[in-house]
Amino acid sequence: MSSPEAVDDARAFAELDALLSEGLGAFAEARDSAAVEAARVEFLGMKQGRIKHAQERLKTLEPSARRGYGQKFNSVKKSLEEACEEARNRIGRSKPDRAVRSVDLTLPGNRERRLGHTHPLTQTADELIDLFGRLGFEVARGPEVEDVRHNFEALNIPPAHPARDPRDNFYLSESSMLRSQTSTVQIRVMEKRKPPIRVVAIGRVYRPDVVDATHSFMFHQIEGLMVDKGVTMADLKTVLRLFAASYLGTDVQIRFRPSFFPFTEPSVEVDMLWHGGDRWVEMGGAGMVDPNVFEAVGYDPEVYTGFAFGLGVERLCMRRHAIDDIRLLYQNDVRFLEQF
Ligand code: FA5
Repeated sequence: MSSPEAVDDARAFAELDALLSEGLGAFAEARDSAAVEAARVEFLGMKQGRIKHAQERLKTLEPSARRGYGQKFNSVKKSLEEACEEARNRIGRSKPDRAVRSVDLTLPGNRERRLGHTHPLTQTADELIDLFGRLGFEVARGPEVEDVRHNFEALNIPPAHPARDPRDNFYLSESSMLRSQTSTVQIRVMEKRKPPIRVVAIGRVYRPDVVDATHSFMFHQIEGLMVDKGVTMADLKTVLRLFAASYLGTDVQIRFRPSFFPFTEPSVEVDMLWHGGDRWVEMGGAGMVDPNVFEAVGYDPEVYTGFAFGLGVERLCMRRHAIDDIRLLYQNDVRFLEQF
């Protein structure tokens, strides 16, 4: 028969075995650092942990059993510490998973998006439409692929006229072409409507001009047309001066130079001088609608008079923003475009 003390000692050894197997199990099962820490406190905690309890148990054992118990205790403690370390490493290695889990994908992103904006030419076009709108002009449109009747004949430019030279126009066939001026829209509007008329048309026109700092083979014009009883050249000058003052500033000066266009009589070139500059810039042509044009669209030139003008949109845009080369407007270099 074993003595009560021996039975107690054997139980102490068995408790060490249980401590080891349960501790190893807890560390092996831990799936995150909180679980590892909880296992560490339960098994290895030096205040309340089960290892502390097992250490204190030593003092209650028979002296003959203490040596063996001490050795086993040290080995159990070492194994549990290793298991704890191992569990910590294992969770540490899987950090990327945890990082992914800790990102809340439903939160708004904090990366700034770069916003684009309209092209300076589009901005200019919008502003011109707005300014002329305030002067009572509505917007009219016409096709870029035109027939020669609207581009030339109805505008009093007969077949033998040098302006119809194939070297100066983009013909698509004998009778159709890329329009060379927005004056075509004057005809299209007058064909459909009766006076009073007050319209602006803005859009692309095409000419095989040599490309340089002020010329392009494709550019934009804004065309204005006002027809009514008693419209005079004074109205033309007033409208253009009001427009120029609003668009370029009140210190803009405007000058009419005698010129010739087949569809206006008299005809002028419109120059502008701006901000105390010293060079007059030609912005476009203008004049009083030629009676032949009125006849071509069925208006009575004895009853109605009118003025028309056609301005280069690129030149207006360049003047406004001090751009010195028209080609910059078409190269689509974002570093350039971002400035407007
Ligand atoms: C005309 O095109 C006439 N249709 C204007 C007009 C309308 C006169 C109504 C009378 C009544 P012009 O060819 O001068 O005119 O061109 C008008 C403007 O377009 C020029 O002053 C200039 O600002 C611009 N322009 C002409 N050619 C080019 C080009 N190759 N590149 C850029 N802008 C140009």
